Amino acid sequence: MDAEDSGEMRVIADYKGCQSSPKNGKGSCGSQAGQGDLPSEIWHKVKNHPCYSEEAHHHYARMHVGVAPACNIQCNYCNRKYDCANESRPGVVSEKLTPEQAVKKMLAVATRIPQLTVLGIAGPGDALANPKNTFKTFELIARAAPDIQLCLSTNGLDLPDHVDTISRYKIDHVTITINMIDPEIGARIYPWIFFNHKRYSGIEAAKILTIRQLQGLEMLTQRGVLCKINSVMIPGINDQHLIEVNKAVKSRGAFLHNIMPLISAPEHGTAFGLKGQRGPTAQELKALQDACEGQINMMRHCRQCRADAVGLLGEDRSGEFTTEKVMAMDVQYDLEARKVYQARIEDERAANIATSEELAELAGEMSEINLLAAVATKGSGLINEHFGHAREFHVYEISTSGVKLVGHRRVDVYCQGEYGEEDRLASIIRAINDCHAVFVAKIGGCPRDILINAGIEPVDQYAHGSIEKSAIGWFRDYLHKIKSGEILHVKRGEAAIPQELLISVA
Ligand code: CLF
Ligand code: SF4
Repeated sequence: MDAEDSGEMRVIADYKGCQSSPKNGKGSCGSQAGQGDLPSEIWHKVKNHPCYSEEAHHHYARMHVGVAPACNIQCNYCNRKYDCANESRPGVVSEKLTPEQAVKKMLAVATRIPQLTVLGIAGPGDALANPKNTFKTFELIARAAPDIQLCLSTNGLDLPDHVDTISRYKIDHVTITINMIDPEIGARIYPWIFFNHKRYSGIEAAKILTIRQLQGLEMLTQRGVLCKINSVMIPGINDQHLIEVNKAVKSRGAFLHNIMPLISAPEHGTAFGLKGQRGPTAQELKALQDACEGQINMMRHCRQCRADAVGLLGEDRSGEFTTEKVMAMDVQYDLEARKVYQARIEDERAANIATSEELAELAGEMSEINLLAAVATKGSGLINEHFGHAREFHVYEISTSGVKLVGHRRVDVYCQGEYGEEDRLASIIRAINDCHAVFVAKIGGCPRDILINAGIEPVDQYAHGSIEKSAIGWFRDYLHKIKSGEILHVKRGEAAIPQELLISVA
């Protein structure tokens, strides 16, 4: 059957993943995917998955178990030998686990983190280059914890050989990393692949890889499996080409596209790191994601997790669950208690989402202004982090269409106990210099003044309030001040901060 003719595949492709809002009918990753948006079987798979629903990621956690050490290809951005506790990137893991250890760890995590909803296998090699361990782990998890959703991430080379097993094990979410559909570009990303007992290199290797990836994607979507495509944006190599990749995966039924920035530094020992290949800036990444928007839903909240990550996206609690600690833990998987806890989360979640009346009032403001705001948050959809404690800022685009998450910016923590680090403040300002405002639970006098001088309004009046509702309230005030002439709207861009200011705070 031609994949394009598959009704089921079209059903998945037609829906806009995490980005469709039931309230304003407009794609918005910052708003919540709603029951009214999606067929119930898809909604059920998406609603509590922190990667497939931006709104869910404020509330629900995932964990990875590192049961798949081997890989069947080499990417120029990967070096699995390197591990640093402070480093968070795919392919990295502190401990490799057996399937039995993985199950014990999952039960331990679910006991202590009841908002855990998803177990993923994302390496540290390739899940499907280690099929025995991967499927054994999924089998044991499904038996021990039937409410946990299973998620698998693969480079796709061996995918066509495993689609039936994936369906049989009810693995409802599969991520395929697709960085190219043009083998000439692929040859610059992949030095070799190992396929059918033989090593291939160059264009020949990339050709086999792209055929297998796209074939695997079609086969999965025909079977109703939700597929997310991860693509690594490598400036000068595949950045513009990813627009073609986006179209190709959309036409094959992918549900979500996640374009991630290349992480590259010489100390990682990767081929790209050693040759000085740079990653994209936050602005370049956003521009590419924006260019792809409309073709398919774009994931904007990925944190490029380690292969043993535990917790909410953006936090990593893997250190609390080392094999030694897990083996000593008293573990009780209480399905009923988990249901009760998650019902409370659902109440909290509903209370933090803007109502249709609030969105309608916002839409009635009739303004073309569209701006960015940074938010310090620890989760739950609230502005609940101090400026000085933030390790990252969520960046939201606000317009009369609503509030939409468009990315996050990692920063070094400003507050160092008794004092703030001035050079860190300068780098934070650089990281969010395209934002008009920064929403925080609290901020000290010194960073407040410097932010104001840099043209970024520190906003603490909504401390511990809902991000979405607060952003709407602030934006409406902002528009009223513009209309009354009290302030002037100034567009912000990369060059928004006066250079003298950066030098004076650095
Ligand atoms: Fe893990 Fe990936 Fe499943 Fe999520 S991560 S296997 S889909 S449960 Fe999520 Fe992490 Fe980004 Fe992956 S934030 S790197 S997209
Ligand atoms: Fe590394 Fe994953 Fe690429 Fe394998 S597929 S080389 S584990 S990034």
